Amino acid sequence: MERERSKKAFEEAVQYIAGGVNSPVRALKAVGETPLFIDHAVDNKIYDIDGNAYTDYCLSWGVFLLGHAHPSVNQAVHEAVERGSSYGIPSLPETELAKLVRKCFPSMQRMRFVNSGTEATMSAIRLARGYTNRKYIVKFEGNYHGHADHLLVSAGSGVARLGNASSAGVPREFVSQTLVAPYNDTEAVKKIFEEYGQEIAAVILEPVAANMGVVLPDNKFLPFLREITSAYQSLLIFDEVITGFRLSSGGAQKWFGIEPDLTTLGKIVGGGFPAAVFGGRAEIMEMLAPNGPVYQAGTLSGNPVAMSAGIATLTQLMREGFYEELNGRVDAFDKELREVAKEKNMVLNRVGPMFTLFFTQGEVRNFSDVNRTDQQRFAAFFRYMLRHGVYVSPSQFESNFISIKHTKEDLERFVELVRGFND
Ligand code: KE4
Repeated sequence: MERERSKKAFEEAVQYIAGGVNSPVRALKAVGETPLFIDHAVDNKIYDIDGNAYTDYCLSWGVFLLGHAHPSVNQAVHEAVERGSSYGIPSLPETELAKLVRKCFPSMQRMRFVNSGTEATMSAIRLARGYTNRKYIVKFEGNYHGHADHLLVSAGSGVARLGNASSAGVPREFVSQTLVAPYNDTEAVKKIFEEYGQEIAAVILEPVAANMGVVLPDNKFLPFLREITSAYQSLLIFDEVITGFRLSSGGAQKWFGIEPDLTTLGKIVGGGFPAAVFGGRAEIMEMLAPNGPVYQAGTLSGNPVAMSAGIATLTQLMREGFYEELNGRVDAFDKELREVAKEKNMVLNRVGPMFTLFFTQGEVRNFSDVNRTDQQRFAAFFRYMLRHGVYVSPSQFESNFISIKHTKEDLERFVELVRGFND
């Protein structure tokens, strides 16, 4: 597969855009490639400017559960944009999408739309601190909650590749109230609460980690966090920017039956347009301006175009049988992929339509396990799959995603390609 035009496009982009990309993980540095430049995408495929087609398992980092360019989303957006793209004044689509979100996430009694997952988690943390009048937050190694300063410590996703605890430019003081524990480590959390308990505003986590690759919570982990935060009157925040609408229409909180105090959603909720949302118990959300003293705002928050894309997306995924169809197809794939992964000294972590193949042996249940994986082998695997027209998420610290448009044949071919991989 020739990618000359992408290479030339990248040489030009780097003269204008930092690193040639508008988000680091796209640079493909981790896998020793230069980025693809995409011409268009539809359903389960992306097409680069050299005319190559790839089955896409990254789906813009988990956005396209319906597949790229879904007709009903496109139509909704075309109609919305004819009516003006933003008013900076309330519009009916905002309430309409909020109703659908609450139908899927009953714990979100009140909510507020923002433009990115980063804004959603940053706002949720500020709200938790304002509501509890406490300053400490607890996060977990390898969890990524966007790039707000106080959350860029021991973070996953692209930060995991920086090789240090957090990003340059974040003064130590900014993260001095961010306490970090290993994922799945109840003892470490217990110790933190014994020392700081009365001053902890919130615990925030990915209820299924996806930003260190997919790492599932141990059976007791989420119930334990629910119990200890309630005991200390700290808030439990589920960052469901990835798991929301992906594991089920009600995300991880429905899948595991644990109700957080606050939830953040992104990606799928905007249908591919800049929208995210945070929400939770009414008495907490009432602390937000204009009713309460916690300030949070955004020019394009709730804009009718993104709201219309979200409404069209949720309308599709809330259809009877959507998740049965999606998970039925994926479950069949799991058995075969698990077997071939074992033959190839890989570990498959999967839940619902999100999965990671780790280049290691034994269990992968936290960030240090992921840091022991063979990054060179992963990079070789990525390049091998790319040569065969499959775009997997370009980092061991990311999840792969399956959309409703991925066919049984796609999944069978994925398994055959893994079988044929000899690094
Ligand atoms: P955004 O600000 O990128 O919309 O969302 C931040 C965020 C928050 N919480 C979770 C659990 C997330 O996964 C993310 C963003 N995910 C990454 C990929 N793992 C976005 C891709 C990128 O950074 O380019």
